[in-house]
Amino acid sequence: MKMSLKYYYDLLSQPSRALHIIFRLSGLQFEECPVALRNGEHLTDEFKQNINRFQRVPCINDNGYKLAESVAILRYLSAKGKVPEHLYPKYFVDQARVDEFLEWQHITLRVTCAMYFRTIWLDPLLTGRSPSASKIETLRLHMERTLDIVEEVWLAQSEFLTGPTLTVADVFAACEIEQTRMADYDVRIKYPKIRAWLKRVRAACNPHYDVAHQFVYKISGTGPQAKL
Ligand SMILES: N[C@@H](CCC(=O)N[C@@H](CS)C(=O)NCC(=O)O)C(=O)O
Repeated sequence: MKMSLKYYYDLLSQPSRALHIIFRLSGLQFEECPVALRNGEHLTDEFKQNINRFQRVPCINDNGYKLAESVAILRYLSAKGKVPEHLYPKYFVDQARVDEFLEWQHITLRVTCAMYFRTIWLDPLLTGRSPSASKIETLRLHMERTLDIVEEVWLAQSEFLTGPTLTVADVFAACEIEQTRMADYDVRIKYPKIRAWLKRVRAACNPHYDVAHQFVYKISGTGPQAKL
């Protein structure tokens, strides 16, 4: 059945998975439009002109209104009343706490986890060349500097990142951290709070969490019973 909200995503993309989980948790009706980044489906002129001028996923087409950027999409759908308050609060004080994380993560958690994943897993696949040991070490240190902050600051006092219950902040963060499984990074070893929190996030989001992570589990060879 054709829906008025089209969602373009690739489940190997962290923000795509986050929105997929959030949409499902919100009970949103949407048309699934998977895009295989690995086949360059987003690099065509057709995609650029008709779907997303930035040629990235995730993005939406809501009855003719095209929008990219995962956080912008979340806020747009929340403003339309499509995302429940417990996932993205309406009260400005509570919303600001979730926004604080959403703004923080871009150049910290997202950049460092994505760079680690890209350099260790994706680039060798595309180019046939492996990164040097010192490059891996540098990227790992950058990523761990951020993971330290998640462990010691964001998870210092609460069960979830921004309080006692799950919000979109947790979903975005977990999807970034899960991606490193594919590059054989085991977050368990150094981060007991993150490990326990990931289990809580998965439990709060399932069955949607496992659906969104099916390829991550498969490629990494780590099943949902989560070594993580
Ligand atoms: N800031 C954007 C990031 C989007 C993004 O980086 N998407 C990646 C996949 S995770 C992509 O489409 N990459 C395709 C490319 O770079 O060619 C968001 O949060 O939506």
